[in-house]
Amino acid sequence: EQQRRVLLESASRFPIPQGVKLSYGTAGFRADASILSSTVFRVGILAALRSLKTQSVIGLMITASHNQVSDNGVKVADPSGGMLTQEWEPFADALANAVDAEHLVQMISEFAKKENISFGGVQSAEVLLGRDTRPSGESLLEAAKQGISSVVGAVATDLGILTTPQLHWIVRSRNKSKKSSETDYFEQLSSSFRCLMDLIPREMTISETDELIVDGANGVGGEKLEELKKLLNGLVIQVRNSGKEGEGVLNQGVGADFVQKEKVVPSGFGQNDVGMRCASLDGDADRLVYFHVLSKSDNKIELVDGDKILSLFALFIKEQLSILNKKEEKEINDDHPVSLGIVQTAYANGASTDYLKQLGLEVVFTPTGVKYLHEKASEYDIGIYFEANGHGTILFSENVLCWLETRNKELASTSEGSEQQKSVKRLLAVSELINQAVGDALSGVLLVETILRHMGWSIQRWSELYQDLPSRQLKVKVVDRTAVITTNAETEVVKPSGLQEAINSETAKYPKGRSFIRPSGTEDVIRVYAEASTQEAADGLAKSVAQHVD
Ligand code: 16G
Ligand code: ZN
Repeated sequence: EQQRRVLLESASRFPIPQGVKLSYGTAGFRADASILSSTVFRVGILAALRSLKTQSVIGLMITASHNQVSDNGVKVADPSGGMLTQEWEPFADALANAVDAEHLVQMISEFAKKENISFGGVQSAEVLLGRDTRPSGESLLEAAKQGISSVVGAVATDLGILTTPQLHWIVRSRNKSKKSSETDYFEQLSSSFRCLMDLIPREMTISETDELIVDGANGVGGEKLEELKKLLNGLVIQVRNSGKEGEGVLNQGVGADFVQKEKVVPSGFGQNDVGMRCASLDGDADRLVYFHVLSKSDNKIELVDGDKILSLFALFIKEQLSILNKKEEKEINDDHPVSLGIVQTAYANGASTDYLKQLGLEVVFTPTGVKYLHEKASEYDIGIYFEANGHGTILFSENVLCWLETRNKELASTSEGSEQQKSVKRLLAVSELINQAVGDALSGVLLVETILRHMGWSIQRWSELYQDLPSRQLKVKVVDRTAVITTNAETEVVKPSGLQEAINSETAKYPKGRSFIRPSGTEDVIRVYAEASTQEAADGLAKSVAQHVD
């Protein structure tokens, strides 16, 4: 029929590259931009099918995050604004690798039958498109559009250049029939920020040195932060590496991934910034780390990573909940116990986990990858998740939001201006500020800034919450990374047999030693992580574990 003809005709314009096998990993498809047209075209089809299936708006983002500028990638946002359901990942792989148009069309029709998706009926589909600032984005966007429009009844809406979290936020808002434009996004962030600032307990004097300096990775985040900051009062932000002409190359010596891995100043920062509060975004602004420059003599920084952002958030949320608990003890303990859960991965510095547990918090672990952390965090009334690399957010359940709204109304009539009421308002504002779809560096920056003011803390004070254990990461190139199978949130090797025993006996040699290995989800390598009481020990442990992998 017509659908088949349209698909065949358009698919034949996008032949797949020879000799590459792509897989929809933790971050969608990613590769050198020059080989991605057919992949993006096919993901366009997939997104349209997903929209038909769910009868909701779907997002398609073209980005390769922190990768070099010549790479690009594509990923799909589900109706909730979260990652594409894992159930469809095998279909994504199959589509991307279908050898020719005939096979592709065959595959699509079989899948559509299995999923009960019908074409050309009254159903319609809409896919929202976003891309980062990569030059290759424009032509890949065109490929996505063609993929989408080759599904009868599907329309593509191009939203232009966006951060990844903006697109996820827009998809989520659209499907909840809420205000969902980019302007609405900025509006919601700045008004909830204002609300939190107004609730800061004491007068905090904002001195000259209180300026925040942000490294925008020469990507979309810097550009968007410039827009957002126009709407903010009481916070001075200086954006560097904003991607303007002459400022440098995307992700080259800049950005959250660089700063977190290398632990040195990003380019554009230096001796004049010693002691200043600095932050780094990644190339699509879904990761955030803070740092301050240590000494005038070299490029060393003190890194304040995702684990410490998590700790700051956890401390603040816990404080608000305990203020609520105080007066309402009976009510909360009997009827409304608010469960607060912290979700980390094995990469979380051991010192952060100890710190969080010592606060009395429930800490759980999942494998690496946002989809796992997000899912786990959503099981709590309030779930906070972060990867050490700076990706994370705070999720509020519908139940807890509803309860907070009710409390807010009650308190407005019984105890206006009380501490309890302020805490309720703060929690509600946090739920508006922090992106509920996915980790978002822009909303993260605003929340960190308000909490630091709330506490009256400098970045140095924040950084001293606990001291990171020295750690080392290595990667080992292997022929087949799938030969390594892990369990227990990637902390234990199941296969090859004997390897875990070897890791255990190496680890036992070091005080405070901890080490694990896992196959990367984005590269053909096995990653090795080690921490111990000194840097030399961590280096030594990582090295000896790596030798067992080889
Ligand atoms: C992807 C993941 C990130 C994870 C990283 C690990 C998403 C959106 N991103 O960037 O969460 O930390 O992969 O990479 O899930 P690796 O598997 O190569 O170590
Ligand atoms: Zn990213």
